[in-house]
Amino acid sequence: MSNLYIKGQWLEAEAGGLREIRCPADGTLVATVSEGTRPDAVKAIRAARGAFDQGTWPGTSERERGALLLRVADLLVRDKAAAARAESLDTGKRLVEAEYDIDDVVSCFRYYGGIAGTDAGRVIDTGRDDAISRVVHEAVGVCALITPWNYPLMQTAWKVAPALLAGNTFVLKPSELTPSTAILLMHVLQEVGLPAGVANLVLGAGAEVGAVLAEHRDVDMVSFTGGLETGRSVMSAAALSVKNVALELGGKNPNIIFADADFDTAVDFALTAVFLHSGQVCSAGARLLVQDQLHDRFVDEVVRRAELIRLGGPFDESAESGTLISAAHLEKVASYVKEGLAEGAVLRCGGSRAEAGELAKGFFYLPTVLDECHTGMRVVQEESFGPVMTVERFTDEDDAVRLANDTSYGLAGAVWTQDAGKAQRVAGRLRHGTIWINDYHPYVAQAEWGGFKQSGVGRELGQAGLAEYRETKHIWQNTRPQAQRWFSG
Ligand code: TXE
Repeated sequence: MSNLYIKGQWLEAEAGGLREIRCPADGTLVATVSEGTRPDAVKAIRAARGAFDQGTWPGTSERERGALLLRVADLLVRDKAAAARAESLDTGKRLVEAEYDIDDVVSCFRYYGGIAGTDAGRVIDTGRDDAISRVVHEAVGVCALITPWNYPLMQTAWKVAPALLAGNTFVLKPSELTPSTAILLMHVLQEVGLPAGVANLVLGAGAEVGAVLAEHRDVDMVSFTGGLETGRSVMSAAALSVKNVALELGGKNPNIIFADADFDTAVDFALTAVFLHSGQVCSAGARLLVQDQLHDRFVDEVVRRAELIRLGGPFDESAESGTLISAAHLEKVASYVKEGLAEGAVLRCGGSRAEAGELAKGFFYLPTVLDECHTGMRVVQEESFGPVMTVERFTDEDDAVRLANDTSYGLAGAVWTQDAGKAQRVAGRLRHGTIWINDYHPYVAQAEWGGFKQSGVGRELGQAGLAEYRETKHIWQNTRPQAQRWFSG
């Protein structure tokens, strides 16, 4: 197998390692891919460093780089069926969801391709006629892009598109569980004629390949999406050479339902908020906060509908949600539920593995609702990253805001009310990076995405998502230099 893409070549792993990729929905073998180790990572970093320092790519015009991104978008439209299928097989997600993901990937490349050349920096008014002062953007250099398994190509696109637009070179390390679409993307980048060494791909385990990328002194920036603990170790490894760091580390996101919310719509979205992709979404609305007087009726209806959710494999057209990514992850989700129950939560539905018929072959977990929860519970504070909704009650606006902010995360949240003033007040007080009002989950490539507090550092998407991949430089020119005689000698 030659799945490592380094300096424009498809290579085998130096140590000859291979990894089997199996669909988590039924265990079928999807692919056998190269498994890189430290020497492969170092080789890829050298290739990216060489391509950056040699200067051709960072020296192209931004418009040229933008045109290339638009071409990537076109080719991904052409390859959409193959990409969606690969994504579904690796992750076990429903094909239709993978198709939406590829559309979003295309939008991301189009957005960054489209803004190319629109921000050339600025000229400063110095108040002097003998000086020109300009502030310009430049590439950061060599970027390490480390991505997770829940939205493999999308999270890759959020990094690759702005990194390339800004003129960087990079080494991409996708999750070892879901490498297929990263391989596909590198083929596309090769096809559009990206110079050798600008884009490099190393597959392999996080502790082996990812750790090298995070610590290596020839890497100027690391952009990481994944779990909080891994994010901490990436940040501390990056500190050794004081790299630029961008982190997206998930969330524990409150979905706040006031008594005056449109009942049916709010119930419907409460389900999507947490059960979409079996809760394996960084912005999942896993914490349902319901106003006291609405609580019983609302939770009864959520439970009634949660019990009807049909689980199934990627190509089962009757399925509404899919599997968890791995046996280890299933174990983790189950242990959060168990602990929540031991701490006093009331199980309203789910609470166990789904094993009926074909589901027994995968890592399916039943949509689960835990009622009567409070912020002292681990299942409320930590990311289970599974189809687990915890329910808390609140009394009024202040109480809702207090509870919603009582988390060390701060990625996203939602507020449901028909009172526009209340919605805006609450949105303004929530310490989370994205707030939805009477909606849940939508995002657009033009708007920034990222977290307050321990949900991360920096932003993806939007203008700020590009700024992460740029250095800012001030260039001052004295057009009539004369000795100052500050010192008399
Ligand atoms: O992620 P990891 P895991 C959360 C979610 C999940 C938990 C753990 O709660 O249960 O994280 O998931 C690479 N140096 N999210 O263990 O380990 C790894 O190979 C450098 C939230 O699967 O964070 C992969 O490419 N890299 C999240 C990437 O890091 C390392 C999405 C993410 O893996 C490394 C996924 C190391 N020492 C999980 N160790 C979100 N924010 O959306 C691992 N990696």
